[in-house]
Formats: sequence, C-alpha cells, structure tokens
Amino acid sequence: MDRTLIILKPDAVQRGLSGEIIRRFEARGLKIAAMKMMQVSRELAEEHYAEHRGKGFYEGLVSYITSGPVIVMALEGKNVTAVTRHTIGATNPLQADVGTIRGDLAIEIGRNLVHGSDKPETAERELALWFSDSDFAPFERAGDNWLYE
Ligand code: DAT
Ligand code: MG
Repeated sequence: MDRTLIILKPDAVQRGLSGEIIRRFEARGLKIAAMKMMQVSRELAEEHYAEHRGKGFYEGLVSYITSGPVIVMALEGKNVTAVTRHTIGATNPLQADVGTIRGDLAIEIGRNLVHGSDKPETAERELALWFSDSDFAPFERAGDNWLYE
C-alpha cells in the first residue's frame, strides 16, 4: 500500500488540534503506519524544506517548524498522497476549500497547521528522512474491504 508523510506543525500541537486533524485522516479511511512526537532540529528542517531554500519565506518557515514539538505520521492507503493533499487543502488557508483542514481550521499561510508530501516520489524521500523501518508497526486492518472495492 502507498505511504505518505504528514507533519502536524507546532501550531497544531499548541492549539490542541492534533486529535481533530488525526481524526479527519482516520475518518477518511487512512491507516496510521507510524507516528511520533518530536522537536525538529534546524538541520532536519533545512533538509525537509530544501526545495524552498533561498525563497523569501524560507527563514520564517524553518523557524516556524522548529518553534515547538510536532507530530509526524506515516499514513497508508490507496493513492494516499493525493487523498491527504485533498483533505489538507490549498497551501494558503484563504484559498483552501471549506471542509479541508486548512480551510476549516487555519487563516494564514505561515500557520497552515499541517504538512503533507506533494507527490509519491516526494513521499518516499520524506519518509526516509523522518522515519526508519523500526518505527513501523505493520498490521492488517479488519474492515479494509469496506473501504476499498
Ligand atoms: P505545501 O505545504 O502546501 O506543500 P509548499 O511546499 O509550496 O506548500 O510550501 C511549504 C510551506 O511553506 C507552506 O506550507 C507554507 C510556506 N509557504 C509556501 N509558500 C509561501 C508563501 N508564498 N509565503 C509564505 N509562506 C509560504
Ligand atoms: Mg510542499
């Protein structure tokens, strides 16, 4: 099954929205394959956001993601990266549809609550950056035949 990386950013943890956000992913049918809470180092933040190095918002982005603990998850499901991007909503919460995490729970682009890998290849790179094999607890979920045809 496909896997993707999700980060509940420091504002999600500080605002007490971790449960609400995880609930939305679980309710959609996604399976939690790995999950941990951690303080992000500057090195990891820079590696994670390497594609944005040099952009005007880069410094703010790195200080935001390192400003407090985050919850990192590997979610699993068919087409999981597309499914999670859909549930997360547009990067700028003002453009995110109502019904999405950012559209319902956030206001500013610099406090948009959650990271999700943008493509399957990105997911692969990011999962390797944040998790090792021993972080995963594989299990069969009863009822998956009611989620997938
Ligand atoms: P996403 O998080 O939706 O994948 P992205 O990868 O383009 O978006 O950018 C990473 C993060 O950087 C994004 O969640 C918020 C911040 N960001 C992106 N574009 C920005 C901008 N124009 N101004 C301020 N912050 C921005
Ligand atoms: Mg991105």
